[in-house]
Amino acid sequence: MAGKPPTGDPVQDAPDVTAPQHAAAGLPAVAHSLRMAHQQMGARRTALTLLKVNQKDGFDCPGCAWPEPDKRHAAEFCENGAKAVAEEATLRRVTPDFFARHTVTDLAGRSGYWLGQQGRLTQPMYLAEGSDTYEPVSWERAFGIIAEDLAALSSPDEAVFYTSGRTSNEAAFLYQLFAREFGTNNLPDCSNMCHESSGSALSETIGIGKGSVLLEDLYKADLIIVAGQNPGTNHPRMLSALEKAKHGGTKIITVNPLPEAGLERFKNPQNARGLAGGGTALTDLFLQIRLGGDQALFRILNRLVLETEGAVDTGFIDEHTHGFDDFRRTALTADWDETLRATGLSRAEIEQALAMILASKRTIICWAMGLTQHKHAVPTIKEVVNLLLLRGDIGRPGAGVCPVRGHSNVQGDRTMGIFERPAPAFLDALEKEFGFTPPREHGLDVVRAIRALRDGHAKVFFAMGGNFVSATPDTEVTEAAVRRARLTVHVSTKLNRSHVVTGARALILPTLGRTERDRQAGGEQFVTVEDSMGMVHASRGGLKPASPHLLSEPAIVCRLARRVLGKNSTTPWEDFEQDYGTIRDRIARVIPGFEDFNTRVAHPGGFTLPHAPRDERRFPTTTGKANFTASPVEYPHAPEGRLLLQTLRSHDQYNTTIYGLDDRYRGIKNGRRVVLVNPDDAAELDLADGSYADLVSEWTDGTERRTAGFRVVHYPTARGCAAAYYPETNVLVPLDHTADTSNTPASKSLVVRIERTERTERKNDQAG
Ligand SMILES: Nc1nc2c(c(=O)[nH]1)N[C@H]1C(S)=C(S)[C@@H](COP(=O)(O)OP(=O)(O)OC[C@H]3O[C@@H](n4cnc5c(=O)[nH]c(N)nc54)[C@H](O)[C@@H]3O)O[C@H]1N2
Ligand SMILES: Nc1nc2c(c(=O)[nH]1)N[C@H]1C(S)=C(S)[C@@H](COP(=O)(O)OP(=O)(O)OC[C@H]3O[C@@H](n4cnc5c(=O)[nH]c(N)nc54)[C@H](O)[C@@H]3O)O[C@H]1N2
Ligand SMILES: [Mo]
Repeated sequence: MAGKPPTGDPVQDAPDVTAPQHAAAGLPAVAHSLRMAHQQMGARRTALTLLKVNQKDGFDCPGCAWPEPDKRHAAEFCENGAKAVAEEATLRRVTPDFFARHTVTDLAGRSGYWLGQQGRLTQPMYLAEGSDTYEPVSWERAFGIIAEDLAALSSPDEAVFYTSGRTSNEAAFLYQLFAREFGTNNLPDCSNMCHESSGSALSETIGIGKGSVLLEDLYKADLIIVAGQNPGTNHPRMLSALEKAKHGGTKIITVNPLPEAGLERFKNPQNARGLAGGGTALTDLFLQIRLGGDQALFRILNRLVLETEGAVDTGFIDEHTHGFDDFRRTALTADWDETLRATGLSRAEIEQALAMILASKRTIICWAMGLTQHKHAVPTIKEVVNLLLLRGDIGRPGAGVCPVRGHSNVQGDRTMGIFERPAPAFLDALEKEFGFTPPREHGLDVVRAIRALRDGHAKVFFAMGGNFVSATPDTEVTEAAVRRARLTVHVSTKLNRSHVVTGARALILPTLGRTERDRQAGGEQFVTVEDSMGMVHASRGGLKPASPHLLSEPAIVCRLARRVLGKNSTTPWEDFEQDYGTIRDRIARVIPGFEDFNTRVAHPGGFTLPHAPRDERRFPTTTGKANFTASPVEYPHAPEGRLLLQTLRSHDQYNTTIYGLDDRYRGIKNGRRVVLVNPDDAAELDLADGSYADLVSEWTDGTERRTAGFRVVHYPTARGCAAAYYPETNVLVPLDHTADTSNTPASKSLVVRIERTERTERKNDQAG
């Protein structure tokens, strides 16, 4: 039987620390995932559910966006996918009775971990103005409340419609259509905090904000560079792909301030050698870079390539690129001293990387949040693109850009039009298909939405999934901003902090998850998703819904739209709700690449969306060519006595969803308030291992932000750098500290002072 949720809030700040590990997965991973799954689901449901993950007739794993291979294992999931499934398919329930027992004030004092562990939401709940207790409400009344507050706005732009990245293509398409018929482009999403920098850099340089490689390309590459990514925890199935590539002779360079276990060695739980044997060593060259040093690294590599006789692909450059001369002039000025300062690497290490790049005829560069969440993230990624362009490594097999996306359908949501700055052609197509005039003015992204709430310019906040107040930066500022709203609404599967930091009125609308059967008037429905490599396929849940009161996300949008838009809309919302095939027919007519959507998605495994640079070496940029760029080199500086702090994920969390209190590969157990510091820095700063400290971030305007009670852990991170978990440390990230151009919060480079304190044992941390 499944276990009960914890009753008290566990102490989170007395972690046990052992040495970090040097290999990922293997038997402990299997055992760990099954234990967590059993606790949440019991034995029978565990077996039934996990066998359907990522199968052609099953549901898409709600974990990450890594693609599935065409030939699948019976168990095509990973330890962390199993945790994501267990978290959703749990047998624990949050009922109206639970809300009667726990006031909002009480819940606001619990940790995020505790809230999530209570189980699935089962009924729509309403928090009336001035009340401290959520009460059950009918769906009809809930939609009525939203309609009232939307009608009272002086402009549609006073409403904000946020999306997290689990929402299906069908729900996302309807949601943006509803927001635009209502009259606003205020469609911020989690991408604004995630791969927005990749989108900005890639759109400008290659003309499309998506990666240019397919899974097979990884197996054909001579060299894969993995920069700023921890796949052992966040994309574990990527390790199987890297392992397969290695067995075919591919070399791997890892660029990271932390030696991440998963990239050192992988023990594949799908084969005997991985289960019992030593596994496969993955990384050939580890570049332990300083936080934010990547642009300088790629810049000097580009200079060195330019200076090597015969190393650049002149044919490709002449035919397909623009801006080479400018770029060349700038890159040749790259300076060794500055490079070594910015990267913390040695000249020998960089020359070794160069030799591997020159020896490779086909190179792929993969990256994630380690590159995207810096002030200079966009020029950093553009420098990565410069290297690939120099070598002609875009648009041929085994080579290309590979931004590894986070949420399982974050890429699909963007394709469906969830974007605050939609392309005019997309709006034209909507206008033609649905016969209304979409707003043309750009809407608010995440950071701007927080400012608008703070300044009273936005009054209704609606979230399709996610956990806005915990995921966003500057927790105190953001919470105060959200509290100023007239109404906050969350379509959610699980309880989280955003339900208890609310506007004057609040609604929780419980919805179906990926694992559940979705039955509508037109029969059983499936939805579709797009993975990190542009593959679109069906996802069909098989479990009985967590409660008979749940509505699917498409149904919620359809009913809301009918209620809010009424006769002003000629869109067939009722048909859409009954039969999702009718939504796909419209998507097929509006979005290029989805022609014959219903027919093609019926094919097991789905289909691949077109990608002009990958498929035809055609670059739909403003110049019509792939653009070399020449940006000044930047890197973060920490003054004397300060360190650069990155905020990252532990092994037992999915963003703000905390599965458990361990970070197994990093040797942290039973706690999350830790700060990882290089022992040499710790010696200079008098921070003994096991001592306790406050983290204080210092911002350029002179303001400081503080969070208390972190255990110092001596850890082999790069010199001058520290690391601590998100979302506990979001309180330290200034709202204005964002990436240029993409406006992504720069959560990977905070200047911090670590102030040693007498041991302070903090219980029941709220932000965690
Ligand atoms: N189990 C699990 N899976 C997940 C998630 C999860 O929370 N849990 N989250 C999902 C989401 S939404 C996303 S976006 C992805 C996130 O996937 P990742 O980007 O892998 O996640 P982070 O933990 O933020 O790790 C950032 C990595 O970059 C390194 N890094 C930090 N700064 C720098 C830098 O300046 N330079 C370089 N070269 N490296 C740097 C860090 O040391 C760390 O290894 O994972 C997705 N999958
Ligand atoms: N400091 C710092 N901050 C960061 C980051 C960082 O590295 N450092 N990473 C950023 C990144 S990359 C991202 S993507 C964001 C994540 O930001 P979000 O996407 O907003 O956050 P999540 O924690 O993924 O959202 C979890 C909630 O989603 C709901 N949910 C889960 N499944 C479903 C579903 O199927 N439907 C619906 N409607 N709801 C569902 C559950 O109620 C759950 O509580 O955080 C960002 N914030
Ligand atoms: Mo993300």
